[in-house]
Amino acid sequence: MATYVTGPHFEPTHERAKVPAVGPGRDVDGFVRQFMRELNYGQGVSLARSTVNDQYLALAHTVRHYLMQGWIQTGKRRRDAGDRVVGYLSAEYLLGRQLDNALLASDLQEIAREAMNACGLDLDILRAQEIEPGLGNGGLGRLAACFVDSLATMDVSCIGYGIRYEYGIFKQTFVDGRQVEEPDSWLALGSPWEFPQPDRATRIDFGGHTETYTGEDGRERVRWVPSWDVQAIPYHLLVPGYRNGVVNTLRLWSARATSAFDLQLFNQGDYAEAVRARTFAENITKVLYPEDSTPQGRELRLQQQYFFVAASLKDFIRHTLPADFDLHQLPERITFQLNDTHPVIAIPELMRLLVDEHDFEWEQAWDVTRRCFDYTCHTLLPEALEVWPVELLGRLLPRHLEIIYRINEDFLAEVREAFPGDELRARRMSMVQEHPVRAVRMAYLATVAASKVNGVAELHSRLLRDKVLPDFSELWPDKFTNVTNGVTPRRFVRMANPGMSELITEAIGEGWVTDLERLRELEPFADDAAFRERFRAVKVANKDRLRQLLHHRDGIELPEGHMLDVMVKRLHEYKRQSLKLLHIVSLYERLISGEVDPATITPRTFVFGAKAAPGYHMAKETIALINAVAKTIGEDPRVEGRLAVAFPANYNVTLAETLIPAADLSEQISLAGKEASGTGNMKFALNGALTIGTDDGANVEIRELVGGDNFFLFGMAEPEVAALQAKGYVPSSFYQQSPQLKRTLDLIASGAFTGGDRSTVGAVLDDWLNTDRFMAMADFDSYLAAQARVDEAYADQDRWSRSAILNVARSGFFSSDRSMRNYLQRIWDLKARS
Ligand code: F58
Repeated sequence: MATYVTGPHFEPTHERAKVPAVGPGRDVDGFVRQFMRELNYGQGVSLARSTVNDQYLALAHTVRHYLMQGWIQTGKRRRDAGDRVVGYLSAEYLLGRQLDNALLASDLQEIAREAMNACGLDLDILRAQEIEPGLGNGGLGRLAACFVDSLATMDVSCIGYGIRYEYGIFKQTFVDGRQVEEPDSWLALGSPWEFPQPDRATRIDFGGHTETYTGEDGRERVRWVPSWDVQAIPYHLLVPGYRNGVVNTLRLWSARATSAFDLQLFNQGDYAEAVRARTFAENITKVLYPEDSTPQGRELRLQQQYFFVAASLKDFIRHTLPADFDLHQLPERITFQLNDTHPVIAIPELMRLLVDEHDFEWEQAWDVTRRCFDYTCHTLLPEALEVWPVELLGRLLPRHLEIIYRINEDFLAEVREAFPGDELRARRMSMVQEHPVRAVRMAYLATVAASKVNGVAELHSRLLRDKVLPDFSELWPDKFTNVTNGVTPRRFVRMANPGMSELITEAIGEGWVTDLERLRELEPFADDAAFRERFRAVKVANKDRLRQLLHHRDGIELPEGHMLDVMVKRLHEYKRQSLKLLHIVSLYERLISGEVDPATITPRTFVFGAKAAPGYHMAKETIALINAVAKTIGEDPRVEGRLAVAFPANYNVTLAETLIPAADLSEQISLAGKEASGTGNMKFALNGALTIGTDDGANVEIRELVGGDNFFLFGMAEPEVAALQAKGYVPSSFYQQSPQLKRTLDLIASGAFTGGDRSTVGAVLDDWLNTDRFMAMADFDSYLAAQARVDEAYADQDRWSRSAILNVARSGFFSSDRSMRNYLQRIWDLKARS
């Protein structure tokens, strides 16, 4: 058997080198042999008869082989050491394609390329065959994927727990410019990256009622008598660290019907009903909910949440801890990070396990539970704070509702003691809201139980403390902290932007990939004309790459030589894609009205990428309007070569990886105080785009770091937003005051983009003029002025490149490695000491 030889960048840590070699040889011959074995014996085809999908699957399995040794050894080492584990509980992981990342992490890119060549195959074609696992909606899910990447790269023991949705985020297409959703069958052609473990299945209960009884020790006890259950089957995914031999685990749960579900029905001969029952159970992990900030109290969603956290807790206690483990010591072995409120039902679940199943006294159980959880909040929109109706909780999880009531009772007693006579405060802080329906406020439950509560950028954490949870921060000031988000430099710089990465490595060495602050060493190169020239050449090459991709993927022809102005993120009113659209229309209006000579403007291509939640009407109307404007502009010879708008459908991680490195300008234009952090903003800055943005989320920190001269700030700051709100916001007054805004809206209202039809734009215009909840009208003039500054800066290409290089050099802070170090110090370590 071939020996396991480490590559030039492969620095074994710990005891790995002593372990007997397994796995295929790390050379082209060894790789080819393994690949052919996989193709012939795994896929069961000869090379000559194989399809691209066969080849991709064989390649993925081959690469997986190279990771196995690291995975087995990492697991063993962690178990032997009794490491304290980070249990990252997240309903979403927006992973992106696995093959490229695995090749990069294991330093096999070149070997794989040569090996495929030797087989007469093209690695790029095989890579393109992978359907990314889209198990998340947007930033929150992508953040979880970045965090687990960083923890593996930093060799921190982490299990990422989540849901193996059969259908991830829907596939977006446009029909007549309107969004149409199609199911994302990411598993249809095989899923080579996962390991099912059906023998580790565990039963999850639902429904029924509770009973009290007297235990053998004479104590009054409660027992949950559930009415139905499902099986949770774990699937492992590998999370390789960057060239350190570490491979951590994602453990995603899939629902299967238990036999109890249908046995009786089968026996009665009711086959159809038996199958229906089975489908009902398996529906739990069927689909990722593409809901936005308006959770509709979906029963299935609560089932999903309980399903995956109950399975994870049980699995950790049963299978990861030693059999004789004393659960009083649980906080020494695990720290659960709650990624938003979606997994918060884990808190009463742990209480239930300890009190009902492990005979803990309530106070003891509460003490252990409090030391096991921390909570990250990702929003500021009040409607995005999850509440679950008491009626639903009581029906689905009756014991948990009782436990929540008891936690709340004890907590309110604490509040009354701290603030005697302040009954209003106690009401405000109650975990149970009374109106409009009786419901449990999951963020309050999380805040009470967690050791630490954090926001995701400085501004967000401050607003969370002072505006969303002020009573709680007054009671427990030390509980609140900030960890500014970050992104993994492996996927979003090293992998996505090989040209720039090479340039950087040539200049400062390759240490930046795992120590991103070292990008600072690039600063002097901003003043080096030859370096700037090469930096620009990389951008041009990246734009070419994007042009080719959009040509093949979408049939979109991007013009050459334009400034590329990009806005990619979920479609939401608070993010203000509409403001971007108004800017485009105003530019167009000035050109066709003759106010501005098209020959004098900076040629620009605007690129949008965004999915709207299927039930979010305004968001879908905005998409339709963007597409209508794109079409009109694209067909108008008067602006040809000066202005273009592209909206490729189905924006996802894979598209982001080609789009972001090509961008000149990054649009981060949410209403101040609404975007918790943003992480796209970081990816753009790290890839040498300049930001036009409001004083919101992590934009604030980006601007501080890159410098005001290298960032285009506009719009109201959060206190001004609050003041305008308090005064009473009248959007139509801005229409009256701003001639440019008036001309822009009038052009849309005239039906210029809707084939003369005025009615289709009516709803959007009505909203802008009468409601405009996120104040796009108020920031319009300021936005246009900032865009004029962008044009001016771009006209001086040397100045622009200098700023772009400084953006890269000064954005090292936004590595998710730094975020993870902050969590280790400010959140997880603290608990170890307590
Ligand atoms: C995002 N939240 C924030 N939610 O909006 C963004 O500012 C932040 O950078 C990011 O989290 C990471 O902290 C977010 O992506 C969702 O996707 C919801 C998930 C549940 C369904 C509704 C959307």
